[in-house]
Amino acid sequence: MRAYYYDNLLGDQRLPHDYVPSRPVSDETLHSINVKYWQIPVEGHEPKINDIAKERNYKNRDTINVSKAAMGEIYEDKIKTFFEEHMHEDEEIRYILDGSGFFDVRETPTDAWVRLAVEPGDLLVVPAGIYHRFTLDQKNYIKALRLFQDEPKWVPHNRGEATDANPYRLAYLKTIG
Ligand code: KMT
Ligand code: NI
Repeated sequence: MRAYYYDNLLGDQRLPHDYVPSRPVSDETLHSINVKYWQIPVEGHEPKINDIAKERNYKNRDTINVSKAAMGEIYEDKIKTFFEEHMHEDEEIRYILDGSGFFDVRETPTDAWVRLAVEPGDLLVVPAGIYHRFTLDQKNYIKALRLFQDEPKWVPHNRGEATDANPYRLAYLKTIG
């Protein structure tokens, strides 16, 4: 997984949006916003994912295939929703099985977008309360395992006054000091 600052230029969200030259984001920075990631080879990943799920108390999961072919009519809508800045009230894991895409997470306190270019084998822990969004890249396809600690809380909470005061958001800000 490559992590770099988003260039904020208008244009297709599926483009890399990497500054020239690129402005890489360090592991320390990711650590400071409580974004964790590691790599688990896709081949033979099942027992390892199961161990992580058990260890971190994850009880639910699903597999999501984001592509026009798999989603049909709801595809365009989903693409839009995923790219709206939002937070979740639970910690969620994304494990990339196939394809690729970009998770953008907000750095605190700068509010800069950090782009995480994910590929098969990348496992990303998205903390509860962090503002983020997702887009496919120009390959237009990703297949990912999503793990949830409890019942999946599908509802993305779009950023606004309500989310700025959301208890999970405030708890997140506390954890990152
Ligand atoms: C999210 O949290 O925005 C998503 O789950 C996006 C789709 S996962 C490839
Ligand atoms: Ni989300």
